[in-house]
Amino acid sequence: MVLLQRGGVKRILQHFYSGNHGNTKSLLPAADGAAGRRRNSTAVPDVRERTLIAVKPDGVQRRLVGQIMQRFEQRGFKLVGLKMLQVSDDLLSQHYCELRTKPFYPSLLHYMTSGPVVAMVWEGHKVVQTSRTMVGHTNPAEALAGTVRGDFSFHVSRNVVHASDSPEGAQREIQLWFQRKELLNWDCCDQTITCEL
Ligand code: DAT
Ligand code: MG
Repeated sequence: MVLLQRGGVKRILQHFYSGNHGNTKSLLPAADGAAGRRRNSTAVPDVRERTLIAVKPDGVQRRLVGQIMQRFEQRGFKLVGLKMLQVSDDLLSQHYCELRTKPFYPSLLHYMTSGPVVAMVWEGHKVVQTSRTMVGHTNPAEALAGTVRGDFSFHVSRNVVHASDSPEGAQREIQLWFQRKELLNWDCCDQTITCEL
């Protein structure tokens, strides 16, 4: 009953925001056509920005994947790619190429290959910047409470999650971790509420 009521509310919202109240065939948002064009013209800029978020082996082992994903869903971002993988040395050396000369690099590789990683691509307005804020400082000892690292970790060598640090970096990392066909373009049923003003 509750589920039916929720579904009903969602359909009413979709119907209302589709801007075509007289036509019962338009209960789902139009992918194209007049209503679609009208929505696109007022869309939030850069709404299709994407970032790579990865739950590192310690986060997976500690069963934190669900809680971390929930934060991004709650914030309103859209999941467009998701997979669990055992990361190869080759992928990691490309991913962390800027850190190759750091003293902690060997232990970083060891840690990152110690178990499965859950890699995700999230999409939305300023998702790179916002997710860095949500993830928190690299060193959990300096991360604010309320951030992923501030809530779930205490040492830089086990900081639970990766987040791309710039739109250019995100693009590079997404291409490294995901094949094109693994990323889905899909419309959220609440697109008109979360993605457009
Ligand atoms: P971030 O993950 O916040 O983008 P980064 O790119 O500088 O930080 O470093 C990548 C990862 O390397 C980081 O998440 C954890 C590890 N790392 C960084 N500095 C470290 C240090 N001083 N000791 C051990 N590991 C470190
Ligand atoms: Mg980084």
